[in-house]
Parts: sequence; structure tokens; C-alpha cells
Amino acid sequence: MPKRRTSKSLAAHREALEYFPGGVNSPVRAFGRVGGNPPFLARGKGAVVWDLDGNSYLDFVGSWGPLILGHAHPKVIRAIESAARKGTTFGAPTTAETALAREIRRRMPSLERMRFVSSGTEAAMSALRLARGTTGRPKILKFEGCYHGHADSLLVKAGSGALTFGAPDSAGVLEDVARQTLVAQYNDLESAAGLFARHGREIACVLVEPIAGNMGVVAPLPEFLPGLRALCDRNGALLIFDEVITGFRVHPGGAQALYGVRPDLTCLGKIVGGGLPLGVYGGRADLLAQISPEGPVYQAGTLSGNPLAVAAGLAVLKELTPAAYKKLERLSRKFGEALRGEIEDSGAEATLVRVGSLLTLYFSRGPIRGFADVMRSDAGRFKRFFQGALSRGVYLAPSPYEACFVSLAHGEAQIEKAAKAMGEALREVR
Ligand code: KE4
Repeated sequence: MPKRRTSKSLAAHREALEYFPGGVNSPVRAFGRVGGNPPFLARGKGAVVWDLDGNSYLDFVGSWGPLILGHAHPKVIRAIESAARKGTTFGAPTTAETALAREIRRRMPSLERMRFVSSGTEAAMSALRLARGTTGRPKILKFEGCYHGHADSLLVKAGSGALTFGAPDSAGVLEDVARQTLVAQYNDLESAAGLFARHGREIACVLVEPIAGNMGVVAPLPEFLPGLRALCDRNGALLIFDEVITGFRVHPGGAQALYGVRPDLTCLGKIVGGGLPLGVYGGRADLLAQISPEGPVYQAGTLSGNPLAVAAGLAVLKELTPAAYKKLERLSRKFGEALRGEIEDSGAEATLVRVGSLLTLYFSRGPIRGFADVMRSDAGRFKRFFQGALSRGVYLAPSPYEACFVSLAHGEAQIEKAAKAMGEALREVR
């Protein structure tokens, strides 16, 4: 394999380390899970990114999900330019925000009313506050391996076996806060039912990624999401779908449309901002009426509903036509089939999980149903596989516990080339 030139990225990382922890502005970018120094990216176009040293890569990170149309889509760039010429932010209402809300609700009717924020973290933390504020209950129930941004209540890991309460998963998160977060096992209704049996009347909400994307991709078992809906209804708790990854990706109406389960509240991010900072939380009108200034639950944001992010989001949603989803599924299926062929030919002990254009390759036998299965996969082999793919010009998510994303900008030839390169990398780590 030709050795990648890396001197400019190395120098850039060295300087960035003087300013930022890990030299990065979000931890996973530091390549801690895969070793080596991260390429500093300089430009992206379509499915390709270039680093400072001029190396090009087929990009399957897509900025962790927003870039369903690929990098620098001309219609998105034009929409941002045109909005910017009128001013970048007002801190006042604009009709563009209403237009985006109209488009969101047309696709996801469970968002009867909503509020724009600037990140998925803000969306999730605001939805939690709304759930607690409207139910008057202190506890929340999440699932091990699911990630919902970095609000204190959500940086909580499963307590030790006996403990049903969460334990802090980060320094700085108070025990008292973590204790209000209950942690169940994904795809295990019994574990959620058990926590409701012990804490039922204290649980304000269940917060779940309807398709897990932050322990790697894990699909919901058929009875899981309907079962959570029933558990919440029986116990007077709210069901919150975190569709920051899945919203507008796995179906025009998100995972809630794909699986036919209507949550009380939904969190959105990534695609909805078209690659600019925008998050959304929304749902039942009676709940949103409790949000300030109409109700007692406070939430605010200087750049909420920012005109540039709203313009970019509108431009992306406009391109997500039924034909676009058909094309995305065809490309993603082709990629999945090619990768499964490479796994078979290589004889590697590996399992590919694909849900739509979300994929993760696990270095273990399947099935991959939840956190325990994921933890059995070989992170060391993933690390070598990742580096092998990168050296062959394929930029995968730099962690075994993340999703890779196919975009509408990926061409058939690029998909084939990537699968072949990943097959070669597989054979090196068999
Ligand atoms: P942000 O605050 O990063 O916009 O969104 C938080 C979030 C909420 N919910 C889900 C399901 C998410 O996946 C995320 C963020 N995803 C991560 C990686 N999977 C973003 C990448 C990063 O942290 O740098």
C-alpha cells in the first residue's frame, strides 16, 4: 500500500494540542479508539474528503450523519450563501423557521409542535426537562450503549448489577444526578419492565435511540419499541425517541414511521440542520404548551433557529424525495452485500449490521442485539482494520462503537472500490 503522506496533519495536530484537549473539539475525532494521529481535513466534495497532505478518502463518516447529500452540495451551498447575504442571525423570529417546522411536521406528524435548538445535546436535555416538568417525576430511563449528547443526566452508565440506579459516566457528573437516571438493556423489555416495577411512578420518561447508532448500529427487535410504548402508557411515562441520527435518514418520517411507533416527544439533529448547527425537540402539542413562554418549563438559545442552519436544513429536506430514498437504499444494499461478500471470502470472524444507510462492522460472531454483544467484538482487530482501510483511502468512523453512513453522493463505483479496499484490510486482520 502506498504510504500516506502525513507531515502536514501531524504538524497541525501538534499545534492544535496547544489549544484543545486531544487537539480536537469533540473527543471521538482524536482517533483514541484507533490509534495514530487524525488526518486534518481541508476540503470535501460529494463523497470525498481531502486532508492537508493531499490524501483523498471515500468518506463514510459524513460528519457523523448530517451529510446525507454528501459534502458541499451545490443547492445547500447556494441556500446558505443566499441566507447569509441577508444577515447571519437576528435573535428574532423569521418565516424560514416556520417553513422548516412545516416541512418537519409534514414528514413526522408526531411533532405537532416543536422548538429549535443548536445541537442534539440541547434537544435531548430540553426534552428531558420537559418530561420531568410535565410529569412532575424525577427519574428517566435510558439504555446502556445509547448516547444522547453530553447533558449530565445522560452521561450515566449502568450501575453495578445490584444497583438499579445509574452511576456517573464522566467526572463532574454528581452521584445525586446520576441516581435519577435508570439504565436498562437495549432490546431487553424485561430489564425496562423491571425498572418500572421498582420505580414506576417516579419515571418521567423513557429515552431511546429507536435504532441504536452509538454502540455501533443495533436494530430494535420487533417487540422492543412497541413494548416500550406499552410500558410508558401503562405507567404514565412519556416515550421519547432520540432520532438525531435516524431522523430523515432511515425513512422520510424517521424510525417512528419505519417501525410504526408514535413517541410523545422526538429529538432531531444532524440532517435537519443540513450540516449546520441545528437540533429540534418536539411532539405532543399539550406538552409543548408547557414550554416557555407559554408554560413553566424554561429553555432558550441565542442562535436557536439560526437562519443559515434553517436554510441548509430546508435545502436538504427538499432533496430528500421518494426517489432519493430509493437510491440511498439501493446504494446501501449494494454496499452491505459487497461487504458481506468480502467477509465471507476473507474468512474473518466479523458481522455486518446494516439498517438502511447505517452500517457497522463488528469483529465478532452475530447476532448483535445489544451492549453485551457489542462488547464481545474485538476492538483491537477493528483498530487494525480501520488503519488498513484508511491507508487504502476509505475513511470509516474511527471507533468500533459508531455508525458508518452512506450518502446520496456515493457512486456505485465508489461503493465497490470501498468494499474491495475494506476486504483487503479485513484479510490483513483475519
Ligand atoms: P450533538 O450534541 O453532538 O449534536 O448530538 C448529540 C447526539 C444525540 N443523540 C444521538 C443519537 C447522537 O448520535 C448524538 C451525537 N452523535 C455523535 C456520534 N455518534 C456525534 C459525534 C461526536 O460526538 O463528535
